[in-house]
Amino acid sequence: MHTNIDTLFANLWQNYISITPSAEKVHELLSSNSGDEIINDHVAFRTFNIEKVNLDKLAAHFLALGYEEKGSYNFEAKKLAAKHFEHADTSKPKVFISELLVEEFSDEVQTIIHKMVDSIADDAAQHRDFLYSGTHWEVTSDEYETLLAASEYAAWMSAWGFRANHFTVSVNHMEHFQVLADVNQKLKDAGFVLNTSGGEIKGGEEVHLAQSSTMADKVEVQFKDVKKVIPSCFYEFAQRFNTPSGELYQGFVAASADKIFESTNAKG
Ligand code: OOG
Ligand code: NI
Repeated sequence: MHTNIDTLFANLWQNYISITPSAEKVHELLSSNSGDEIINDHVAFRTFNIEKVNLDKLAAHFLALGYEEKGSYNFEAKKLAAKHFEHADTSKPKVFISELLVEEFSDEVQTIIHKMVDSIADDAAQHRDFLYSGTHWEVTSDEYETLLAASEYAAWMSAWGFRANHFTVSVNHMEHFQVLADVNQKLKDAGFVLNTSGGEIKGGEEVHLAQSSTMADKVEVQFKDVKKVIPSCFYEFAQRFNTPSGELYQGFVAASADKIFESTNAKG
């Protein structure tokens, strides 16, 4: 376990930009404009609901750092469950962790996933660097394609393993930009490609959270047999609004999250 929140996120960021060069470029573009440090709204993680590495195992790293569980979410069609965590120090990023409901897939898919998880050391999830430890297995390009046909999320996990899936810029903390639409325009003018599934902006003031994201970078990955160019990670942008009680909304919105997941889609 890490003993320092800022060191953990710094390590996660380095690991994330190592496979997401566009995120570093976007970070530069936006910080050169605001003249300010970029504040993260949240960081997201993915895993399988298999005991050895399930959502709770990832969450334990954040609970140990003082985070608390706040909300839970279900994604029936994608066969996913998720929870979000907040720290009492609101300058720390929120954490969104999802897990794939493995038992809901075909035997063929389950076999590939269990083979991957079986090759992870029993105590790996407790290791200090687990949250950015990547893959602990090798999959063939055929196995990747089998997973991809059943679940974009499963295929992404097989290629990338444990790491930050995305960081999220807090638009509320930006000096230069007032609204998410202006951030989006700036990104598009600079040639970055946004996720348009469910519209460029998911949610809005009516659900107290507006979100957008880039489409994941495409990078070369060495599978057991061949190399393939596949989606890595993306960058997200979030603007939060007050609830009727006058407090800034801190939760997530399942209908919007459902579309954000698609930022790593490999299929058209
Ligand atoms: C998580 C997608 C959901 C959000 O902010 O709603 C999400 C993922 O793609 O792993 O990040
Ligand atoms: Ni997110």
